[in-house]
Amino acid sequence: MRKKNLVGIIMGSSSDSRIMHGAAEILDSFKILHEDQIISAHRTPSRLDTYAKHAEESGFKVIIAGAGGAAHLPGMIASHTVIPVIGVPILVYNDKQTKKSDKSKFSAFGGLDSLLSISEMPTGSPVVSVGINKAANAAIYALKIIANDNPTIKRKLHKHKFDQHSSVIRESEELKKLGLSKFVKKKFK
Ligand code: RP5
Repeated sequence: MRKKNLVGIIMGSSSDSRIMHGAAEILDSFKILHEDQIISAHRTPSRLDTYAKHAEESGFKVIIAGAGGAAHLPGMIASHTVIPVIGVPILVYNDKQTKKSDKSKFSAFGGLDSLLSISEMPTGSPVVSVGINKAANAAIYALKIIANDNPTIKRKLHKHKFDQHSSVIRESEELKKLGLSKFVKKKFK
């Protein structure tokens, strides 16, 4: 039998894929299937309801939604479904400008615009938000939701925590042995 996608990953623009692939990498490493789509709350508004219905019919456990600027996608999807939505605020990076004089590649508000758009949902229609560009954290949080009724994923998450712990201890031991100056030269050479 074909395995089902458990997570829907959506983003407001193809430009968001540079950040959102961080979520896919984590889910792939845990062997969790995900379906990835571009749904723009502003450019394709009629797709919001259609996608929400599709997500429910597909049995997605979580939706990870990334958007930058006026980041309405996570909130609008959450308004159309009871599936938990994790928002990823994206710091808009504009490399499409044609004028040489326009040197400003980043959003004027540094991603705070998206963070506030996602987190300040009205009472009754919540969306959780990870930090700006923290797509990997959204995936780890999605795994925690899935782990509630999936012992294999729960076990893998415990191992992930243990690996993180071991890696910090290893680096600390190296730092202690080499001293700060040599450690920095080696790590950032
Ligand atoms: C938002 O506008 C998207 O989520 C994206 O982060 C931002 C910029 O989109 P592009 O102009 O790069 O397509 O809706």
